[in-house]
Formats: sequence, structure tokens, C-alpha cells
Amino acid sequence: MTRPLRIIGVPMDLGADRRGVDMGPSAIRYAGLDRQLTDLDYDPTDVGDLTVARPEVGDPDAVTPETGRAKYVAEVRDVCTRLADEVADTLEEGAFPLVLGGDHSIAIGSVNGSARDADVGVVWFDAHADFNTPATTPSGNVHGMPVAAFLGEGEFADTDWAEAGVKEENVALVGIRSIDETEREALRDTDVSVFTMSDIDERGITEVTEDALDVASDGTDGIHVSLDLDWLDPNEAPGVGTPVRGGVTYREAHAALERTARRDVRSMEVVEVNPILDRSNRTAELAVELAASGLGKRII
Ligand code: 4U7
Ligand code: MN
Ligand code: MN
Ligand code: MN
Repeated sequence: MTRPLRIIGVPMDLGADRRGVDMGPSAIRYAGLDRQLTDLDYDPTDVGDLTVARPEVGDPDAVTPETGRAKYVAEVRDVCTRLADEVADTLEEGAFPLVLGGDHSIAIGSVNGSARDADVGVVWFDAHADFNTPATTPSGNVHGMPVAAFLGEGEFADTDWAEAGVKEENVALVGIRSIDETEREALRDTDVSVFTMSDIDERGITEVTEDALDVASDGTDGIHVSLDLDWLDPNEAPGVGTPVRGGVTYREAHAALERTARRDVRSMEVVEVNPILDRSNRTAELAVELAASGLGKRII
């Protein structure tokens, strides 16, 4: 039986400093996404890319009344609003939304869309916690803020950045190894579960992933999976804008996504692939492979 799936590209680079991440959706398609999904008994429809303003016409010093200053915040917000609608419509029509980034700011749209008409938990595979706010960010880049945004932290409180009401206790961050001082303090005051690389070293990827999946499943209708390719070690995934040494291996990444596929996955995104920084499209190919594992690919 084939299940309808919608591929939604978001060529966003306004949330990150490194140009080139806007080419992520093309690189991931080129790496054979469509073919992989068809082999998995999905019936993929590629709806193309959302329109994203070019940095040259956007406002890097933008301020919104509710959130304050962050780079291109108005343009990012506009894209995320449209993406949330697209993801919510996809689910309403019975299809699975697979979102291709683009930088990680787009998760604000995918999470709010996925959680619009349901209680949703989030598993966040990333080197970073992405829990900055306009007040704490050292860079001004929105791709370092999406978790804080959809949870309504700080300036994001009571805004439509957090309209879907995802609960802190249903959010699990996995593989974290780079966190800013202010981000750490804010995160400690929440009920978000943080599984670091040390946890993976000590307990193994399977046990840690199972714990994270439990957190996101507990009392919810399904899980949104957010995969930032910088989660992997840069030796495996060189094509990312903010690499951090000491990430998960190729096999650990597959093992985690294979475990994920056994759960009630409702929506997924793969983000931060930057083909300009990549070697022979290696990171995009990895994104395709891991998406396939997360959607239930088996060896036999
Ligand atoms: B990504 C950073 F300061 N924390 O906020 C920031 F270190 O989506 C990095 O995980 C954010 O790739 C990385 O700019 C965002 C920085
Ligand atoms: Mn990220
Ligand atoms: Mn909801
Ligand atoms: Mn990251």
C-alpha cells in the first residue's frame, strides 16, 4: 500500500550567516530523494519550493513589534507562516509532509503547521540547542532560535511563533554539543529534555533515542522529527554552515532514525544542507538516506 507524501522545499538562507544553504532543497532532490521514497512505498508529490525573499531585497536589520531585533526576522516570519499552512494542509489531506531546508529557522513553520490541529512532540537531532531568543542571540541569526520560538520563550511568548502550543515536556534535543551560555541558563529553567553527546557516549544511541522518542510521544498524537545535518560529525557531513566536531557517526545516525521510524512520526524536515560547503553532494546524499531510514527503510 502506498502512502501519499508531499515534498515541500524551502530555500531559506535568511536565518543563517552562510549563503548556499538556500540550495539545500535542490541538492537533496538531486541526490535521489524521489526514487528512494518510491522504493519505500510512498507516493511522493513534489510541490516545489516556497518563495523566499533574496537577502538583497530583505531587511537584515528588521524588527518586529512583538519579537524585537533579529536578522531578516520579518521575512523569516512570512515564510514560516506560509510553510505552517502548507504542512497543516498536507496533513489534513492525509499526506505526510517532508520539508527540505534551507536553514533551521523553517522549523518554526513546520512545527506550528504539524501541531496546528494536534498535540505534537518534537525530536530535535542537532549539534546545537537552537534555544536563543532575540535578547540572548550572539549572532542575530534566527536558525539559532527555532526551539525557543515554537515554545514561546522570552520575546516569542504569546505570539503566533508559538501558536500551536507545543509543550516543553514533549520536546527532546538529541546530540547536543554546542550551547551558548545564555542559552544554557534559559534551557535549564524549562522542561525540555536535553540529551548530549556525552549521554550518547555513555548510554549508546539506541537507548538515548528511545528515551527521546518516549518524551515526544508521551500524551501526544504524533512526533515531528527535525534533522539538522550538523548533528553528524563533520567528517560525515561536511556540507553544513555551523559544523561542530564530535558528532554522531554514520551508523549511529541510521540507528537513531531506524528507531524513530517505528514510532508515530507525523512530519519530518531535513535542514542545513549547504552544497557550496559540501564535497560531491555527500551531505545531501546523507540527508536522503537518513530521511529514508526515518520513513521506515529496511535492509530486508
Ligand atoms: B543551527 C549559535 F552562536 N548558537 O545562535 C547561534 F553558536 O540551526 C549557532 O543549529 C546556531 O545550525 C546554529 O547563532 C543554528 C552560535
Ligand atoms: Mn539547528
Ligand atoms: Mn496543537
Ligand atoms: Mn545545528
